[in-house]
Amino acid sequence: MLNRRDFLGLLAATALADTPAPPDFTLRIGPVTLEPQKGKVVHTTGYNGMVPGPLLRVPEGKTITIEVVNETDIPELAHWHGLHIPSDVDGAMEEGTPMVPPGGTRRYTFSAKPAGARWYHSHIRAERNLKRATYTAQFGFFYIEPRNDPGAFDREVFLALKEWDPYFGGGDEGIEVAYRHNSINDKALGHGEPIRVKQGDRVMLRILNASATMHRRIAIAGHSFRVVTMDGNPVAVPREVGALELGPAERIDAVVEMENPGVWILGETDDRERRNGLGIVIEYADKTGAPQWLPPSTEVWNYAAFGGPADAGDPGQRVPLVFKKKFAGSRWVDYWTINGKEYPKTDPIQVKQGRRYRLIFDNQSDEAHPVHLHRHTFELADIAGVGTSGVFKDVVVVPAMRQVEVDLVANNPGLTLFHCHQQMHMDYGFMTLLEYLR
Ligand SMILES: [Cu+2]
Repeated sequence: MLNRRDFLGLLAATALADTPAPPDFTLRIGPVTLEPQKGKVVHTTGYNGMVPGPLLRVPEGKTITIEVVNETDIPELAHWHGLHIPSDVDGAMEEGTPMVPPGGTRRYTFSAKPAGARWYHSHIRAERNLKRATYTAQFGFFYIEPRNDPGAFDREVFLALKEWDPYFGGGDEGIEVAYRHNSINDKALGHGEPIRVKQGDRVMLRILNASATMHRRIAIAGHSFRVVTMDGNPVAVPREVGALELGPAERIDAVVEMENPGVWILGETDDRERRNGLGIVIEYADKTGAPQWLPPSTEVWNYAAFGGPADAGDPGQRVPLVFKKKFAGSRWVDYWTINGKEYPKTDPIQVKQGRRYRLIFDNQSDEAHPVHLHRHTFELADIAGVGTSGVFKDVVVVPAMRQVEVDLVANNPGLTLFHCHQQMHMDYGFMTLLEYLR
């Protein structure tokens, strides 16, 4: 028979067994307020009351648990962008990840890989509601530390490009999303703390375009960028450039050698966008005065500049994917199609585990599309007729009326979402699934 002490001990042991280990990270989805410019207050939804959400920093290969608490009144979902993880924790309902119900909590346990600059964001539909999904502050950096960090920099700075208070504006081509304020992280140009540096510093900028819809071109007056990774993956040929371009969801890590003392602006090369807040001040020690901007570099951005020679090997089975706008007539917005069909009617891309495929993104529309494949990394093979290799990405911008070809090794079985990362495009048809055949 159990005495009282044994009984209490048993109770305690049982309670211990039933209580899951505390999560490594907790993200609470709820209201956030930010003030990108003095007196301009933005009310939106974010993580843990911060903009961006907390930096998730994890050694490569570590198994972690992230708890997501949904304190909003709609079903939500956080997607771990760029990670090679199972479909049921990836954070896409189309792949079968369960939604986090309003007031509910879900835990995601997975091994953090591959190393590099990843991120996380809401992965729900917004459609006409610009207070949802990637229009909000639901984004954060997810940095997976490589086992052998090259360490060739003195400090690192995480910079997210973002816009606030979206509204529907009418362009010549129809309804478009416009924004009242721009920022880097939570502050407009000149309204936050500058990046303080001293001469000789090598600063690693980890830049994320967290926009729902906007393509960005970024320069830094008086300096150039040495691009070392794209979408977190080391590029074949690190190269010095005067300007960076990032479509929605793209990341670039670039080292800047601080060898030109002064007070400078890092920002959008488009004057209107920069003056509306898309920038940040770089301030050398002991330098004061108004931040300087210089006319930007006019070089043409090209992914292939960071690649090696085209791979002459067998590219594997060719999979053509034609992107077109479908005129919606009297309907509110246009739809987007992949091979003539809009999601959920799109034909899935069928692959077999271990095989190699050449995906051909054939953009037959007059807009650039930042297309994203979940749970995998692809290698750029051909950019508008220029062959390349050694640039590994999970988002690639396919220019208007151009083709981009990428090589994919089907190495992570499970339903996999492929879509345009422009929120309006993904919400209105530009999506399909990649499925593994048995
Ligand atoms: Cu698109």
